[in-house]
Amino acid sequence: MSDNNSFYITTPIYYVNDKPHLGHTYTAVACDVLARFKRLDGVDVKFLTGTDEHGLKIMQAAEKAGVSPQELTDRVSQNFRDLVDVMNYSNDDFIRTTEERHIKAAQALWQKITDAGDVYLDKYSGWYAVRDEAYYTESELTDGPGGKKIAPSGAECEWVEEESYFFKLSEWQDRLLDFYKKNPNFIQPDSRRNEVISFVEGGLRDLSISRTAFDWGVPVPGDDKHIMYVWIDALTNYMTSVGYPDTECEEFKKFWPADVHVVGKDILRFHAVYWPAFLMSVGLEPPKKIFAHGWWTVEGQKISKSLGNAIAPSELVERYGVDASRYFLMREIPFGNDGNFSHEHAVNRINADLANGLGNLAQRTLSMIYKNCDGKMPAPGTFTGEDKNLLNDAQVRLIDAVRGDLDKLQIHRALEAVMAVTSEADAYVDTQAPWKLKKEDPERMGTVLYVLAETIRCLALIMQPVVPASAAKMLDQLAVPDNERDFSFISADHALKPGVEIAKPEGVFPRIVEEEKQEAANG
Ligand code: ME8
Repeated sequence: MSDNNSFYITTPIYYVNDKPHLGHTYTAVACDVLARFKRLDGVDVKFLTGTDEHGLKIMQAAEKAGVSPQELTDRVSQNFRDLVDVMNYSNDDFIRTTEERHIKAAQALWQKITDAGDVYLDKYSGWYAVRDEAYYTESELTDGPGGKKIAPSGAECEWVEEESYFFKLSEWQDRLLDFYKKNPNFIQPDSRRNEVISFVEGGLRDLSISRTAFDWGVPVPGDDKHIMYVWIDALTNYMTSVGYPDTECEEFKKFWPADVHVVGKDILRFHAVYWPAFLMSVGLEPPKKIFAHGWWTVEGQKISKSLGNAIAPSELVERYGVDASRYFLMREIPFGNDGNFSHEHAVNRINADLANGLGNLAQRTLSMIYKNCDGKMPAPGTFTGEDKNLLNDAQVRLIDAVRGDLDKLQIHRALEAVMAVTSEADAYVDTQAPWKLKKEDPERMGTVLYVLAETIRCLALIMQPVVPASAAKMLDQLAVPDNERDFSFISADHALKPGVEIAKPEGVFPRIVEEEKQEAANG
């Protein structure tokens, strides 16, 4: 049983049939933000991401590319691994399902499920969508052009008839429903939970869990004519990384069950139905939570290969920088909802919140301190009600609100709260008008600038998980020591020390100039 001071968070492992795009990095950035936040809050965190490398879809992609599946997976997996630097993920492990440690884990889990009496050999005949690597019943399909059968996801299905091992999923219906009832937060958001419950209430059919028609997969123990269905292989990755099948090792005891598997809504059923059933079958605890986020479209359209509209994470970074890209992805749409990406929205959001908001607040305040206080943190006098109110919001209320939001994975709300305090500080600058106080009342000017700088310290500390490099720059400028940057330092007891020299202020969040405007400006 994982302990209370540990936190294990995972992304889906990505198929290596194609290059990573905005949607893939979205899930990973969200997990990264949550992982960094918990670490700064003193929790022992494990954050896992990786690639899903077996199955027919990968085999067909390799054939198309004219390379072996192993060559394809080595190459494409590296593209996903490169994102660790491109998008600045702080993952503790990167798993590939073709690794030996994983094959051993997947086979061990298979063996245990078989030993539990939940597997039998039969023949599968039915519909299969390679794109989704999923089986569908006739009633779920619609007719497409040329008599093709189309899955609800839009994927084309093919008729499959082969010998297959089956998992007795039909016997898990009541136990799953009971589990959802006892663990009301297992599936989040709530709307998604209701969707899964109706699906399970509709009745479960046994699940085909092996294939014989191709061989790019983990061999079934004791019958290597069969390879495992890619989903039973893939889901096991979450346990491989913590040492499975050794359930007595430190890692496993510390981190299993996982605190949250963050997934896109497309793969909720696999995580919320099949995965807990497999785990319960072998007497292991299911993860504590499955959070299904929504789906990004790009400029109003579904991200698709044929439309060629997939935005590479590196393209975002070239245009906006790593931190601003991360911020935009996390702030733009409520985590859980669908949303649309457009460059116009990205520019507006980044400029409003980061360049004109937090960045400008810091630049103005630090420049005034640099110029008017000999580059040293001024000593505050007596605090007024307004000073105390802003300080209390920054030092106490904000972190409490952000903790509450992030416990519910409401990342956008946490950022809204940060921006609300930024606006409050902006309004405070306007009403206090420190530039006017320079001659009239220099001591009061010092107090006002101190209150602002302390507010910025707290905002920068809280923003570290989302904009790590920029927040570090802000903290450097305020001369906050490296070992005073975790969340235990967000309090009045650790407020900025008067007299400390600050660095010459430099803008942290550049304003994004839209291409047309840029061209016009360049003449
Ligand atoms: O499904 N909007 O891998 P996958 C938001 N290998 N998120 C998106 C997205 C979009 N338009 N497109 C992709 C698989 N994603 C399996 C998972 S896990 C044991 C195995 C994200 O490469 C989202 O998180 O198709 C989605 O669930 C995931 O990428 C699917 O990645």
